[in-house]
Parts: sequence; C-alpha cells; structure tokens
Amino acid sequence: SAVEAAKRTAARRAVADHFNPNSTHVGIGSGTTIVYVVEAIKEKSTNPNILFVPTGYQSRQLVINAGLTPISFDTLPDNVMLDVAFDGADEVDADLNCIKGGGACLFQEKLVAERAQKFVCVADYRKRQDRLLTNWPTIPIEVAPLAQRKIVRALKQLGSPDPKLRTTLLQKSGPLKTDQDFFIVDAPFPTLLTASDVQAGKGKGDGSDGTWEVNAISKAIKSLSGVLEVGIFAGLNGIEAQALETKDDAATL
Ligand code: DER
Repeated sequence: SAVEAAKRTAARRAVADHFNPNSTHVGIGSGTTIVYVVEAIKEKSTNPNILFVPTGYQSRQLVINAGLTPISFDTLPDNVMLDVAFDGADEVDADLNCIKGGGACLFQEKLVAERAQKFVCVADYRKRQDRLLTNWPTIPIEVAPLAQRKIVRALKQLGSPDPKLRTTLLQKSGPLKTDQDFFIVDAPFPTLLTASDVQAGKGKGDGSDGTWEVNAISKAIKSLSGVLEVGIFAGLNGIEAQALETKDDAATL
C-alpha cells in the first residue's frame, strides 16, 4: 500500500541520513514504522558492539529478532548518551513537535528520546500536519490506575470534552495495561497552537480562552498527580524528522 511504502521510504531515508555504523548506543522506538528502521539498520551495519535501547516489549522483541544486542534503559552507564534514537509518531507539527502514544509505549519512548543526542522521528505523509490534533484527535496520557477517574475529571476541567480510558476489546476485555502496568487515557482537545501561533495572536494558548499551546498543555497535564507521562514530545534535543510530505515523496525516492 502507499502508506507502507511511505513508512519504508521514510525509514530508509532516516537510517541513511542519521545512522552511523560506528555508534555505540542507538534507541529503537515502538510501532510499525520502526520495523522498517531496524530492517534498514541491519542492512547498513553488522557491528556487533552497538547496543540498542528498546522502548517496550514490542521494541525489545524487534531488536532481539533482528539479531541485534539489546540493553535496557536502566542499565545504561550514568555518563552514556545514545548517539541517536529512532521512533515513530502519531502526528508531527510544523515545529517537529510530536503526538506519541498510539502504541501505548510513550513512557519508555520519552525516556529514550530524551537520553539521545539526536531524536529522529520517522513518519509517513499521514502524520505531517501544521498543528497537532489535526488528524490524530487525542493526547495519549499514561496514568496510575488508582488516579484514572480523578485525572479524567481534571482533564475535563482543562477543557477536554471527553477523555476516555483506553480499552482493548480485541485482545483483552477491560482497560489496556502498559508495559509499566499503568492505564492510558486518551484526551481529545482542540487543535494545539504552536508557539508562533500564540505570538501571532491566534490564541492565548494557556487554556483561558479555550486554546492550548503545545508546551502549555503538556505541562498542565504532566502536573496532574497520578500522571506518569504525556504523549507530547516537544522541543527535544536535536530532533530531526524524516517525515514524508506527500505520497509523491514516497514515489519519487
Ligand atoms: O506509540 C507511538 O508513539 C508509536 O511511535 C506509534 O504511534 C507510531 O506508530 P506507527 O509507526 O505504527 O504509525
């Protein structure tokens, strides 16, 4: 399909541009696009000394099944930064802010992304929007089960019309549990403003007029007790995006 071709093209371009075979530590994200990233890394390097930091059980299995060497985040030596971390996203805006968490792996994804000297977001053309929450409607939030209902109430106070506990009817009835054994709440909000939107007077961006700016809503949600992590990746160090703009991009590469 055009989407799979675009994922693969974005992944191969990301690895060609940002994976150095002499790296010592590389972060590997979660989802379906990252599968093509690992495939391209395998083709480019067989250096057995590179250690790959996964972002959850799926990511860890992907690394192991590819014959790569995993190292868990909590065993990284204190002074080690990852050379690069590759990961997907659910949406990417004009400032390369990302919505992440569609795969419910956002907690470990953010730990790994922040530990990398460079974060490379690999995203097909569906993900690329001017503003976050244009195509992807909700902010994924990882919460302690005990605090889930009070956090839903607090999110409504922040202006989310209908925050929902994520359940999985297919694999298991009842709420989804993350790799940390927490719940995911998906909170819809109006399209998030960028910093330049606020400077241009498009809205206050602090919730007082119903508009939220990316960093402001992220901070407001993160400050709610019981929230472990918020699926907004904003202002990461050295973020690069191999985000394809259109289907044509995939076709021409
Ligand atoms: O959960 C996440 O943030 C993942 O990176 C994910 O949403 C991206 O998934 P995809 O590559 O399957 O679209």
